[in-house]
Amino acid sequence: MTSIDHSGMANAIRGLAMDAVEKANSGHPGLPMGAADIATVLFTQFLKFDAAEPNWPDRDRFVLSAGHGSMLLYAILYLTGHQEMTLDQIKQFRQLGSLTPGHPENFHTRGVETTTGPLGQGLATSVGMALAEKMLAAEFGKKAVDHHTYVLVSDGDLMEGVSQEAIALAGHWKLHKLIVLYDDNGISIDGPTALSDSVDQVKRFKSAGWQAERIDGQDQAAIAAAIARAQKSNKPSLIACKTTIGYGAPTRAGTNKAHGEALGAAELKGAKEKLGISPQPFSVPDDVLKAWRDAGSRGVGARQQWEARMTTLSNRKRAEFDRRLRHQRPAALAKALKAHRKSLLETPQNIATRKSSESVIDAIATVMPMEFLAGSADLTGSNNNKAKSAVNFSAKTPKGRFVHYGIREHGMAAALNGIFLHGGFAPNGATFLCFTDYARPAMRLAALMGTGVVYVMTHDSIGLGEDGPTHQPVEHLAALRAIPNMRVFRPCDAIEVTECWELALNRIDGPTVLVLTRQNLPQLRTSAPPESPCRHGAYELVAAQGEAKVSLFASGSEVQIAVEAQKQLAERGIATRVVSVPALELLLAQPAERRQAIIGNAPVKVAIEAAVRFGWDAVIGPDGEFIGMHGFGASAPAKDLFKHFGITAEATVSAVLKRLG
Ligand SMILES: Cc1ncc(C[n+]2csc(CCOP(=O)(O)OP(=O)(O)O)c2C)c(N)n1
Repeated sequence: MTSIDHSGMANAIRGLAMDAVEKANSGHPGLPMGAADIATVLFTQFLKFDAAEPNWPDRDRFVLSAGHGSMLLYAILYLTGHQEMTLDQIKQFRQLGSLTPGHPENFHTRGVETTTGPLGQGLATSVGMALAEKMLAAEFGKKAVDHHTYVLVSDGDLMEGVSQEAIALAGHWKLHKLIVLYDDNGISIDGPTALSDSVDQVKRFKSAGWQAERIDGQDQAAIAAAIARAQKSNKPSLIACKTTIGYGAPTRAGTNKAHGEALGAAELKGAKEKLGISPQPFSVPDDVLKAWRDAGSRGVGARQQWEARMTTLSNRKRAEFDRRLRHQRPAALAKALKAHRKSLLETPQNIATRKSSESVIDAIATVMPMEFLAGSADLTGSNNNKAKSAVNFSAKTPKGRFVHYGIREHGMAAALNGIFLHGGFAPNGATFLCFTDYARPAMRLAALMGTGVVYVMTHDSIGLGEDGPTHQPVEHLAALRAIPNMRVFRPCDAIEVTECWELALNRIDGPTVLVLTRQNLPQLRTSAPPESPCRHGAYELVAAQGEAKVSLFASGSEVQIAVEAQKQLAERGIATRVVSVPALELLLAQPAERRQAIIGNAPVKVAIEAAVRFGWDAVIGPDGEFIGMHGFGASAPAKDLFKHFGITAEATVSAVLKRLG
């Protein structure tokens, strides 16, 4: 292919991006225009993909981390011939229901690997993808898994803090099949990046264990040579491509005026003249379109070879590979957890839920040894999510299935998304509940994308004790429950922990937070029906004797307080029931009839949770009694804190008595 062909192909991206942004009168033309040469070289010469089979497991991944440049990706999907991405979709850029939303959404548009837009996330997610590739290749062999992860990042991606966590991890793990193309245009919204930045990115990446070099990002031969070098590296690679934002725009190129608005008729006309693009909107010359379509089917042979190779795997291995990629859990999981519940019923455990979670994890790891992929942000001994059988993952031990993420909660959470999106694993990551704040942007994207990841969040309340208010979550339960599609389980004992783990692992269309205690809790459950009552978010744990005058609702460590208060009230002849609420938002999402049956209509409703009240009014009403936190915690032993903040059975009983007059 000649360079003339190539510039015509790059100009097709530019033309479509300019026209789509112009028609929508919103969007970002600058990045697609500047990075069109990089994308053209990558997609026509290097990226292993088949536009007809965008989900082929051994395809190279391409992540547009700078999601605002979405028209770059949509133009490529159209040009390479992705079936659903028609020219009409390009014309509907940013319109309701189109496959071309403002920022790429993987759950909406086939061919988009991950949702991007919040800068930094795409890069950090791609580290998880490359990690999953390395792990899966080590397990199934290169015959089955042998692909690259390419990422296009912008200045903003590299300014965001999460990028540091991500590149440190990728460098440390020697993810040599991760290749980052940096659209180094020196411009962001406010103007030149020099306004706020003077980092030498090449030095920065090198110091994190990457191969890094600087090239002219408008020179297609230089781009191709650099990618070829990167493919040979035994380190992850950064290619800093010097580009001009809005390349071709007569007055706006190289300025922030090209970044994020329609060019306007005159500038657009001038750009097209300069680049030799037809003034006709959305037109791509036939020969250019053909060249792009050829690029879109370039990978057919590679895909067929892969399919042929897969037939040489043993039936067992092939079936395991397919099952894993589908995120289907093994049949042995349900059996193992049933046996675990049985043993708990026979030998009740008065232990912290983080400890009971650990024993559940041991049971899970026995039946999903290579699939269950745990990790912690440097709190392994406190989070208790490392199975006894687990081996550490490292660059040299890629079959290890426990990941030490270091103190990088955000990088960990983003990597979990990438691992899940790549496929092959049931990933979980752990830290203290309080530090979900540090992971939240990636957790939110998990909920939006519907990735089935699990967060093991221990030290869940003032119950953690002496570490004090900096470490004691009070608003975090409410904040996590507020994220649509986020499941938050706060189990009250070892049986609920087992049930919640099972629900979490079987949830493959959204993330789950398991909220666990540091302190010991009694085992309250005396039965474990095959269908877990936790699946409805709440259930009656203790029935009232006679018609209930009082309903006590509680989650996690406060369920024992409710049970004790119930006893004391019963002794006074006050019929009281206890409802365990492991997942408040799941209860509220139940059909009205079931929700009402669980909530009941006792005249006095009390919620007990060592956290802020936010959200509980939906159960107890605005005038319901709330026993919980009203501000930050304090540093003291846990027992003293529960007393100090009035979260006790005695306080519950006296609140009820006051209500009953
Ligand atoms: C986390 C986050 N903060 C802010 C934004 C809003 N935003 C979108 S693009 C952008 C700056 C882009 O500059 P750069 O990354 O250099 O992209 P380019 O100008 O080259 O298109 C900002 C601040 C965002 N998308 N994500």
